Amino acid sequence: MSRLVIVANRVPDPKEAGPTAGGLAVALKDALANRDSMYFGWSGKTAPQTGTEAALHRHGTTTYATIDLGHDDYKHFYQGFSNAALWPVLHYRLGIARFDRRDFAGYQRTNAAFAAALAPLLKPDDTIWIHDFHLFLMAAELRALGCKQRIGFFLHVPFPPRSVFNGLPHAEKLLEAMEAIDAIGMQTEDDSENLRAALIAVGKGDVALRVGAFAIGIDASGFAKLAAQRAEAKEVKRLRDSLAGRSLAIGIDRLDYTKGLPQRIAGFGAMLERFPRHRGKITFLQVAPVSRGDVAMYRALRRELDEGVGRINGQMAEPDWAPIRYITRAVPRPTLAGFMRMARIGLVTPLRDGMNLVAKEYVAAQDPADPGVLVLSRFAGAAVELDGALIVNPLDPDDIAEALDAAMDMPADERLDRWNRNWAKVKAVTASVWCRRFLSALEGTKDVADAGQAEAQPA
Ligand code: ADQ
Repeated sequence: MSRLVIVANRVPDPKEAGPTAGGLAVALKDALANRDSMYFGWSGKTAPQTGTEAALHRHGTTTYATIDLGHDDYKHFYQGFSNAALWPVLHYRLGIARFDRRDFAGYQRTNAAFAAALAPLLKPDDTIWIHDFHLFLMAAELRALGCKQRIGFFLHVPFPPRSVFNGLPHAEKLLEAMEAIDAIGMQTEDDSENLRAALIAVGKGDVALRVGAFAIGIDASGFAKLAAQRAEAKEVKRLRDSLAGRSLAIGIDRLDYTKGLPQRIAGFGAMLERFPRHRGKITFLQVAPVSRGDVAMYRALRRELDEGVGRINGQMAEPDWAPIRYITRAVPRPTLAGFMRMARIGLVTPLRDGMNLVAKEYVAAQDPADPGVLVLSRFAGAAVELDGALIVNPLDPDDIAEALDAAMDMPADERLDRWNRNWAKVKAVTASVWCRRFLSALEGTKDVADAGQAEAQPA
């Protein structure tokens, strides 16, 4: 089997890639472990200049190859074009995107630098799999350096309708650069349709045929086991004791404006207003560690949340009960798994999300004898599969309020029925299934669009 080369903006520390880690490293675990592989990308460190030669570390069957980012590239490529322009536009938020020509120049320069540092490490029959929006231009840069290997690309975030995407300066350049990619994976069929239409509009109908939907999943049984094991852990017991018999609703997100946190908090407040019989009967715990804290948008979000939580707690709390508990510190994953299992309600209400793995983790964490209810945004990719959830419009606090009310009163047989439907999906499309499906489309002879469509139907 040929070597697999994974390229991602951020390369995880191999020592942290165990069962307790999250993200891409976990999703790719099997693929990396079962064959000769390389994991290439940014080290997470900055330096005066972006590295030209990768530092190599071998760990199991995988070589980790990383370069540092220069201060300028960190500013323009990472904080600038990737986080302040692409991230909001891809999440349909054209109005808050910030554009600067220097940022795009930094984006081009860094994609080229990644390609130049990777090219000398490649073997002729490697399979290259590039991940996510930071690296739209990298495949084209590799081709310009003469690389003939198969190149795949997976977009973890949504792809908006063409009319939104075209608001991005240089949108056309990004689309044209996709010519260099052999197989393009998206989270959902909607995302695929949007990208295909955008490609066709710039005369890249041939590239549109290489786009398919490959929903990402989690290590379902591993997470279920972790949650069950942690159910009686010290921190989990502490939380249970502190609830004094009240129900728990839980939200777990990176602190990001795409996650719909102010709207979620308003929805919880609206529930307490409109259905006062739940007052004192439920506590909402939101865990949202600060990410990208250096960007102004994120500082503003933090203030908004501090105020929203404070207002509702101030209005509604009793001396022995506060409706909302809000933690911006990181909480270890195993503990979160135990919290999820205890929660009667999982609140996952992003305004847009490629997939949202927390929704799947919440399902996996449940006690099959007494499962909780997932309240899920219709704008999360996960909503395509998880039709056992109570599906809400995250922009409508009353819709969230009504779903919370329904979840609080839901009889055990309906909870079980809905959970069984969701669990069947979570188990059918795991992280390793996702990986295998994409790689067989990339390495196989199957037409990518057909492969993606066929695979979108869980077994
Ligand atoms: P993210 O936006 O990071 O990922 P998500 O899929 O929900 O969103 O989470 C990724 C992982 O981080 C999950 O395993 C989750 O448990 C963990 N996580 C989230 N909040 C946490 C917290 N407070 N503490 C500890 N761990 C936390 C991007 C896209 C998603 C897509 C994924 C994978 O934005 O739409 O599902 O990639 O493709």
